[in-house]
Amino acid sequence: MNFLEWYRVDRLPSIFCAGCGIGTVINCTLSAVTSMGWRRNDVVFLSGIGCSSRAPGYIRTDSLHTTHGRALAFATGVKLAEPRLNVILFTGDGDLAAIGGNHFIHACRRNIDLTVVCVNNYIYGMTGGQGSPTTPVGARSSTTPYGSTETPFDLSELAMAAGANYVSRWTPYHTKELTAAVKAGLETPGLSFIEVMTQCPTGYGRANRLRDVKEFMEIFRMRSMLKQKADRLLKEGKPVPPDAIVIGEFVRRSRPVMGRRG
Ligand SMILES: Cc1ncc(C[n+]2csc(CCOP(=O)(O)OP(=O)(O)O)c2C)c(N)n1
Ligand code: SF4
Repeated sequence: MNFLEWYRVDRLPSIFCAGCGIGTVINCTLSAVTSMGWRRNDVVFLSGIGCSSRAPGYIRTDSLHTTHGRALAFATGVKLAEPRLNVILFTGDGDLAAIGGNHFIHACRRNIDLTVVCVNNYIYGMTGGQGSPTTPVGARSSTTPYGSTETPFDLSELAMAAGANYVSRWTPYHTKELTAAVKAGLETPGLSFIEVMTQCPTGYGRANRLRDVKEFMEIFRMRSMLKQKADRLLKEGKPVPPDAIVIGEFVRRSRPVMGRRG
């Protein structure tokens, strides 16, 4: 199947705001799926609720748009019932790490054979830009109008610590690397977690004077730092800038897997 055949073009235009990064994440994911040579019947997409969780609705395969935070529970059922399927989830930072936080750590601990693509846009986009578990300290949102004071989760570190076999983080600026990362995740048995730090010009941008997508892209370009460089700095006793976005492949390993592909 070619790339365009994966799209439900009849569903376009999408619900996404102009300049939203979710479209880029879908494109990169579908490019990776296309390069795997799979057919429609080989793949199931799942999601919870949120802007990012609308993604499977634009993809022409069987898919489940489930309840907020619970996509991993549904995905576990799909995978255990039909292990030959390649199961891919789209999720947001709120869906995955707030209401769905418990499912996330236990799916990583079990190392279930799923690929999770997380659109981390630092807020709840769909419901009006509320703060999420990844809102940076000092960032404004509709529930943190004077700046967040809470320490955010590092979702990739969390996935690694909980046991996922493959973890990497990129941004919509890094389309080639993101596509390669999703492909690597699809190829790696066990739980693969791909985190994409993504622009939400509406929910996050409006509250933080970042309405201009070009500016967002410039931030992704300028502040991204490869993990190898961040590790080198730490080894030399030098600080990693607090606003750095550490990107790259964080882990690829072979812990025992639940729900191996048949
Ligand atoms: C049980 C339940 N609680 C709350 C909601 C309301 N709700 C819908 S989407 C959402 C947050 C979405 O944020 P995120 O997962 O980060 O996705 P985004 O919209 O930013 O892509 C919330 C709280 C809901 N639909 N169901
Ligand atoms: S609110 Fe944000 S995440 Fe949702 S579609 Fe608009 S830009 Fe994208």
